Amino acid sequence: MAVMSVTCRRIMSVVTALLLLCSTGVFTAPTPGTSGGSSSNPFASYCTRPSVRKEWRSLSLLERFQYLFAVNALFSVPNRSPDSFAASAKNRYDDLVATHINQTFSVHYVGHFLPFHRYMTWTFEQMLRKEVGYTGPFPYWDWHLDTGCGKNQQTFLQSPIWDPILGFGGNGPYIQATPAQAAGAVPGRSGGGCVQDGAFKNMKVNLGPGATVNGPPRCLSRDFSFYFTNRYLQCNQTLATLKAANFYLFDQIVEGGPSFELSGVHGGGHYGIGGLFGIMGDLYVSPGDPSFWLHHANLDRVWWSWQQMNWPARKTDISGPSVIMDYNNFKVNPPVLQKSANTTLSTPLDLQYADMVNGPITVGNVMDITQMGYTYDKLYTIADVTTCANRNAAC
Ligand SMILES: [Cu+2]
Repeated sequence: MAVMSVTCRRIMSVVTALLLLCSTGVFTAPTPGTSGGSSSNPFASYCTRPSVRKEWRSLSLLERFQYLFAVNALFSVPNRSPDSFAASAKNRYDDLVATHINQTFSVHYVGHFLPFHRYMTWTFEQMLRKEVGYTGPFPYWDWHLDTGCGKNQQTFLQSPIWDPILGFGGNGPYIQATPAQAAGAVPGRSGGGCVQDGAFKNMKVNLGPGATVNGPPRCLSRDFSFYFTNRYLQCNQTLATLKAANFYLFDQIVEGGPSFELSGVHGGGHYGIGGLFGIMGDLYVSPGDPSFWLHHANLDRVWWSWQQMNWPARKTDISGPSVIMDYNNFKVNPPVLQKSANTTLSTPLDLQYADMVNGPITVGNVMDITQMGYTYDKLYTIADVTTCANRNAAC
């Protein structure tokens, strides 16, 4: 009984702290230059029910079923994107995919890559809660559970993430690439066809491929590369991100470069699941695979873990280019003939027709996740991840 009451008190204090932080807006520092200079929290109305995100395996089987059911239910909610914006959009889920396609070249390899995807993943969570009534934990995928020592292609395929009944389904059947395709293919790819089982075997990916927003619906395809996930999603890769001295470096280690050889943990998930022919490997339409949110929730968790290591200093640590890949501000930004600017706390984030807050959001608004009404059950620490990386290196 004594143990129970201590545990309960701890849980209650976390929940109470979240409620207080969210509702008072005390920790929403006025952000210089934000529209209106308001110190009010645009996410305050979402803080009444604080969410603790959990690893997929920590959800009960009932919660897993409810989550998968809720994502499918979103496919029946009407879209808000007009035909002029995304002609093939058919449901609310597509609003998220459409805005990602529309902004592909302005939200990747820029300083606000992580803020944009934090806001987008939060918005997906809110759609599930507000529009189809999901009440369970929002899940993330801790890659380290499926990579490294003792793991192989077989164990990867058997991960509860890809469960054929209470999971996201597995790989697609192998599709032979043409010689030209094979030359630029993800090393170790093993599938490419339509997902055959799991909760999304019947889903339609209505947008894409690439920048296309008026094409015919397609199946959900996957093209796993265990070689790739094992190389880029191991503890040593996460450790490299956590050791970054500032956000400018951290962001680049997380996102990596545009080639397979330069992939960081971000590319590790995308190309390890999407390969050559899978949805997750398509820079534009990757949110069309529901495993996108598991991967990006964990990327967000890596960022939050890193922020918490030096808090509150890292609540305002943001930098990087506002123009794709312009890490040295070489590019001139037409029509104004001056070098491109950096991302700041005032940089706007806009989800267009997927928007759930109906107001201007800036990078400064998403620096503190407790202000957005959520947190994580567990964070990465340098000590834990170093132990894991050493164990992997020794076996
Ligand atoms: Cu993205």
